[in-house]
Amino acid sequence: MNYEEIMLRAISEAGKYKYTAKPNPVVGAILVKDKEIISEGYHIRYGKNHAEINALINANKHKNKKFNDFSELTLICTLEPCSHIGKTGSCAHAIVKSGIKKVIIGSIDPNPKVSGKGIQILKENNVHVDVGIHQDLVAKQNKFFFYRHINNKPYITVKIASSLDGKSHYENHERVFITCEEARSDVQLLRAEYDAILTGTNTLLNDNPRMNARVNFAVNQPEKILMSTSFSLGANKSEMPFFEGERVTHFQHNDIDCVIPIMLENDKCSILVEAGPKLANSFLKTGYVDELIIYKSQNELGENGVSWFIQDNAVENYGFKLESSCKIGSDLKEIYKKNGKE
Ligand code: AOF
Ligand code: ZN
Repeated sequence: MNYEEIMLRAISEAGKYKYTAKPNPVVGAILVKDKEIISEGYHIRYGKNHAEINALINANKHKNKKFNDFSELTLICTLEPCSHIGKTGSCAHAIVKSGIKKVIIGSIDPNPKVSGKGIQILKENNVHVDVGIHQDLVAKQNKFFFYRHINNKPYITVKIASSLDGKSHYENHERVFITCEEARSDVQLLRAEYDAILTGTNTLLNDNPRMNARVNFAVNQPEKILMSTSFSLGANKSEMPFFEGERVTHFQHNDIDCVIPIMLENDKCSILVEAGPKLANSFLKTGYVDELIIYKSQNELGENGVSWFIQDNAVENYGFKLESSCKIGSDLKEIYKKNGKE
């Protein structure tokens, strides 16, 4: 295998951990001797060993068998090895300490704590460094992580479920499932991709949701964020599934400008807003929203239904453009992106 093929392998194997590594990027690291793979390591779970450390640990098992000294090995890693002492120590320093003399990197880490500094540590310690093989693929596979560091804000998606006539729920709050079962399962997958799910009082009281990702694979569950001024955390809290399990952050105000920097500080690269018309429209008005997903059913709620949007063409007026749409069961899933954004 040549270096390019090994990089592709590291990228595709790393991708298997996208639901457990988040909000960290997925990273793959492969150690080779004369282009033969000696060991591999991946960042499997948030808070646990980085990929390079796992590759070094696994290589040690083959020392004095497949190779004698780490200076014989080349490290191919998808992301720049970190410089900082984070939850698990600095990968760049561990590489230097091991005696490895050549490192091939897919992409520079966009995290300002690391960016360029990991490479600098390697170079200062006479490690030869090449950067840039398949950097676009690395950025694409870590879309939210790169977005957050490049734009200094989390990627924000508003998801709504709408009846054919554009309604969210009945005025009298009579419970009704708007979308079909397949669409509701698709929402579980969507939740699994995000670092946080944000909702408000009305959704909490009307739907009594659990707001976690119920999927049949391992997930670092999204943190739950509640924005509500009126909801008292007293009596009903203990009976609400929303407060079970995953961590909940409760903001007792509706100041979106204040919530976003706090989420950023808390390492959140992506937020899925699943709220009622009031909070969803407040978000859409801010200009912070990058994507709008509408699950549209075949059924109508009629004149007793509450509309998602007051104005005609509200979605376009908020600056969104339909990017794609597909059928999910009997419903339609429409993905809108901010004009001019990918
Ligand atoms: C690496 N290898 O496998 C990953 C890296 O909170 P920590 O200590 O886990 O550090 C997270 C940061 O480290 C993350 O924001 C990103 O900059 C980098 N991720 N770096 O050398 C890895 N996952
Ligand atoms: Zn690291």
